[in-house]
Amino acid sequence: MEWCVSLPKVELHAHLNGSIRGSTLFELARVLGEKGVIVFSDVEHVILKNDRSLTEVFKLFDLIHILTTDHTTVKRITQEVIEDFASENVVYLELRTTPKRNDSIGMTKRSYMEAVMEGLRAVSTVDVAFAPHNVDAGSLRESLPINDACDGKRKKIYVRLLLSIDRRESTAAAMETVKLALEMRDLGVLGIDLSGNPVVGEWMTYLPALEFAREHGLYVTLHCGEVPNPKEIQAMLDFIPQRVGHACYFEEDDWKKLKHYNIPVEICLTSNIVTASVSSLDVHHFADLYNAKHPIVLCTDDAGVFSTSLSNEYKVAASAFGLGKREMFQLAKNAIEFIFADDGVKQDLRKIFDLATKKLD
Ligand code: 6MZ
Repeated sequence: MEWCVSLPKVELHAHLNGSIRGSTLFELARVLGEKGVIVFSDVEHVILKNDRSLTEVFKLFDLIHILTTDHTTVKRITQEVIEDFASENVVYLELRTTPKRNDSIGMTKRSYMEAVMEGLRAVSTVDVAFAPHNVDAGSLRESLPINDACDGKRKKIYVRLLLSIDRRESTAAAMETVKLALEMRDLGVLGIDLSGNPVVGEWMTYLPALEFAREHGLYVTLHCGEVPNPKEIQAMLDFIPQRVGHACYFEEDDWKKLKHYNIPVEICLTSNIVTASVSSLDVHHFADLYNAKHPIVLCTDDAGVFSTSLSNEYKVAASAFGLGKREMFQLAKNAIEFIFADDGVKQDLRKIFDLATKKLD
């Protein structure tokens, strides 16, 4: 595990609220319990539970959102989540979150995102490179130390943001999120994710907003095939998104199409097993895709909810699929090619991995 922690890693599928620290979630629940907003004893076991079906996961998200959807908490969890990823040598993080309205406290989707940005700026344990138009300028890039735990320099993490459309949202709400993403491009927002309870909603509801996003140069990644829904899977693949997440319930035609378009897959092993989207690692599609050299990237999905970390996902993959250190290193490095940030960032990341090669042998 220590080796997996030292390995530089790229995280491309992490939901902000799902990555919340267990201790923070517990503390927030206790405080709201004391204030009488919730009944702590009712939610305690929900938070502590280890195995959760997909349905239970979405019930837990409803609870998490009650606890976290205010500006101060959104800022706090953003800061903590980035610090946690950086502490396990994640060198590039594409963090996704669903901009939320909460009229009772004057929260708009924009002010929610401003709180996220504040959280980014509040990170103190590591240098955060997040705004493409100022931080990626050559001079500043040179001046920021390269992530290197071994020789005592400060760590650096690149953070980029994806705004999620929740499948419960209307076309108009989805469009509002896309427009917000476009307005926030200078602050490191690169694209749009479609997520939320996969048994809710219809593809055609989000399609106009996703097309609008693409027309305006935003990248798109879709949660695809988390439940059996052959028509939707085909429609999503025909959209040719830049990446898909999960791909658990794909049939032969879906694999063909995915491979034909060479769409990278964000693989979340622990999440898939805990939610029983895949019955066991023995039959997980990681193995086929890996052997076919199809583009894949290991990700956490919801590190807090599933009590995992990206280092742990590498460890799980190594033991389930017999990967050695060399293979794990290459798998982690390959992920650079599927990030949504520009070539300058990709070059920097390649350098980080090249420097790490010698030390990790
Ligand atoms: C689909 C998921 C998810 O956006 O509030 N989310 N959507 N499948 C999953 N697999 C388990 N895990 C998380 O983070 C939490 C939200 O991300 C989506 C859900 O919409 C969830 O409410 P944010 O930061």
